[in-house]
Amino acid sequence: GKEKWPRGEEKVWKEAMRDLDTDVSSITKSFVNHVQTSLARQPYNLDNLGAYQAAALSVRDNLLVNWNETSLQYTRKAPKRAYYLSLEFLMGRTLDNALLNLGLKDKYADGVEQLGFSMEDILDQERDAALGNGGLGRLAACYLDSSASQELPVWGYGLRYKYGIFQQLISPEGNQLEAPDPWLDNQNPWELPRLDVAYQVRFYGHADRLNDGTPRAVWAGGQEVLAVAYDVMIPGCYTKTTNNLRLWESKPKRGFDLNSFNAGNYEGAVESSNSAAAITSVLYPNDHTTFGKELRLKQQYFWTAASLADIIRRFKNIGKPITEFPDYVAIQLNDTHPTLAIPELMRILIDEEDQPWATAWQIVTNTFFYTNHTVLPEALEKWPVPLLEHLLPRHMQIIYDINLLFLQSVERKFPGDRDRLGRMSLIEEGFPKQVRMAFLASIGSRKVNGVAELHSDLVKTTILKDFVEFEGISKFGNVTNGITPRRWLDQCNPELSALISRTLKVDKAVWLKELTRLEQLLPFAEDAAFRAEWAAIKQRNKERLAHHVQVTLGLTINTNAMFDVQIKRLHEYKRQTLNILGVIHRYLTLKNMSAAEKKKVNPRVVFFAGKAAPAYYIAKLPSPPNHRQTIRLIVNVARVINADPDTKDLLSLYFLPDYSVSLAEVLIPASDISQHISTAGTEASGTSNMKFCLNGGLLLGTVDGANIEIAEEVGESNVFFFGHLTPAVEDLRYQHTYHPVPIEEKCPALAHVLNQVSAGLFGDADVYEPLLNTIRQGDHYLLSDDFDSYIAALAMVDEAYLDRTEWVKKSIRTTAKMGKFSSDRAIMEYAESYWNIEPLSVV
Ligand code: Z16
Repeated sequence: GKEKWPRGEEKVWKEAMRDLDTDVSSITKSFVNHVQTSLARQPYNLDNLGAYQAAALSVRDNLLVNWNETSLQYTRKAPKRAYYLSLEFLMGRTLDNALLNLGLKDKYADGVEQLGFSMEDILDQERDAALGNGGLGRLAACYLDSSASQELPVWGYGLRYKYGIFQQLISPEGNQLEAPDPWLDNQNPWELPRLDVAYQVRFYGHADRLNDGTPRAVWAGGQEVLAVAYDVMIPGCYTKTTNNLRLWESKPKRGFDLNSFNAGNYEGAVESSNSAAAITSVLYPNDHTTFGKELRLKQQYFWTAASLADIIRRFKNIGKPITEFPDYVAIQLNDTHPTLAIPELMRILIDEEDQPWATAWQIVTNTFFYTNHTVLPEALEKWPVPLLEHLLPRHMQIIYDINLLFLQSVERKFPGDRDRLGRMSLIEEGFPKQVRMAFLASIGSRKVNGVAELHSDLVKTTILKDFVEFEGISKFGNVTNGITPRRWLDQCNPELSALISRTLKVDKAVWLKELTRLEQLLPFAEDAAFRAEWAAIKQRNKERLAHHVQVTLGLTINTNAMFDVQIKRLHEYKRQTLNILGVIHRYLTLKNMSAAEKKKVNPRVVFFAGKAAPAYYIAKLPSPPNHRQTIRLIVNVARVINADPDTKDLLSLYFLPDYSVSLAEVLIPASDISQHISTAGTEASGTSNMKFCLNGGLLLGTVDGANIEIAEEVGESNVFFFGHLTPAVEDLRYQHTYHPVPIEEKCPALAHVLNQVSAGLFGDADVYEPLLNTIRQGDHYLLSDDFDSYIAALAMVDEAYLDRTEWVKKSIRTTAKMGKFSSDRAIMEYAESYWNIEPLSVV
């Protein structure tokens, strides 16, 4: 029977339970209260860090009230819900975002100022939550913001890594050094430990089929690890809806192994407890390679098993038959990382729920949705069969069974086509055999999508071509990525946000959630006064960046220059090398100019930032040339160029270490032009391109990923495109292999630049040789094919910048046409066309 509620006096409860007061004096009271109680500190010697913590705890109180109310509504109304499974959530900082979404920033700023603090200093105390590598993890974070802001019942599930993406240090020689990121060292106010929400996850052991006429098996033995929930509040913008991001932490089932302990094996006992905790200790810092490491596979299973157990428990509370599971649950697989959820749900349905195979498969294939984020072959996950058999014996059986039934159905449709069966098998033959996770994710899902039009077409015509032929085209779609305009305009560029509100004569609460309204800015491109304000804001953002660099690195930046920015993970396909070789070309050109010619040149400052995957040294083998050498080249070119009195006023170059979400928030609003220059067909979407354009920065890029759709929106006259198109790439690579043309003939300008580097113009000549040779021979990413057109595009950028009026018009028009790229639009497409979920208002 239900307990009577309220227990005591209803009036007392109701009065105590109303929303927190948000007038300034209540805010200062709450702040000081947290200083004295939660932090147990003396108010008189409170520093900025303490003030940050007090402010965060006070804001958190507001979030918790909303978060509880949201959970209650979800439980009461039991709507269909969606779950976003992502191994990465690149959240960045939370306090500013929470204050803005709650609409409380001005009041808190007022309050803390009255107490003698500055809001800016307080915000700057927060460490980034950097539980991701790059685009994929930041996309997950934007999608959570958009889900909450649109009142959609969506939860995220991920891992609570003790260490996020490594901190990057750059040595004086230009080498990347990696340091751990102990982001939890100062208590994290944004998470709530839920020690009562815990599940056991099994590894190893043995699986025995019952062979009793059912497909059931018993999986027993091995190691059991505990998954404990930590909940992170996700506030919507100007709505009570506050969703949840549930992150799992691993810990040993018992504190330590009692048997070993009693037997006097203290070390052994502690070791088993270490290995359980190891699962969620660190984020893997590789964004486009897979390593086949057992610990990574353990992370994937640990997380999917705990998340599914939690989802199923919640579903069971509704009291519906298990066959209705897909009517209440949609699960989005962010890349193939959570693909084990497919055999795991099969295991639960068959072994624990006693469902027939066909019923289980029906439920599974109506529950999951799979997003692909890359077509680069080296990034497609494959797991060795022996490793899977050892770690997850029951899942390996299920994968074999899925494969057998699947190939039988392929054989029925294409009788005798053995090549096709080999191509489509979930198991790739070889030594060892490997499981192709993208294929498993595809056949186990209701729908499959890519992340930009071009990319989705490539998915359908290359890696999943056979699957489109077999299952029909309608299963395969596109959802072009998006970004949240709350963080990526209102928060990072408050002055521009205010100008837009004033100009559109509407509160930001409206246009931030209906971003296509920005189109109404178009006519103001013709208004000289408006253009002046627009340009002045860009200038102040450049000064803000320069100030940041001055304070953090002690470097003085020329703010009367064009700011040219490329910030993203270092990777061969993203071609930071093309950019730095272009910079060298510009430098050599300037060196040859007369004083009169130089007068016509507009000064340029080039910024790079980004992390490279750490090198894994294989004993005795020299490490292959990679993007880490590109960092070294950039740093050394910067050293020479920035010190050259002939050119330094016209060209300077900076590599900003330790790129992060919060550094992006300073860099992006300051950019005049940003570079997105991947070899055509290699960048699935890109999302920083959208952020720059939303902030009125123009785009220099290849015809790739979302660049194409940005150009469609803003008009080709407002972007600078160059380079070969996707259909030419394969032919060019073929030419490189079978009819190589010496680089001196094919691209003399590039050959000259390479020779100058080889000759030691920037020191360390032999260090760069392997890197330069990847261009001279093979040139898989086609730098020699695109270099001339790249240089021509850079010249067009220079030319356009000389006419500042026209440039500012382009900038305004670009921002005005970026409405499509709100992650609100993207998440609504998932909600309506994929998950079949609806908004639910929390009042
Ligand atoms: C990642 O960030 C992406 C793809 C991938 O396979 C792995 C990681 Cl960690 C990126 C894409 O490279 C980028 O083009 C895209 O915009 C982003 O995912 C979000 O879809």
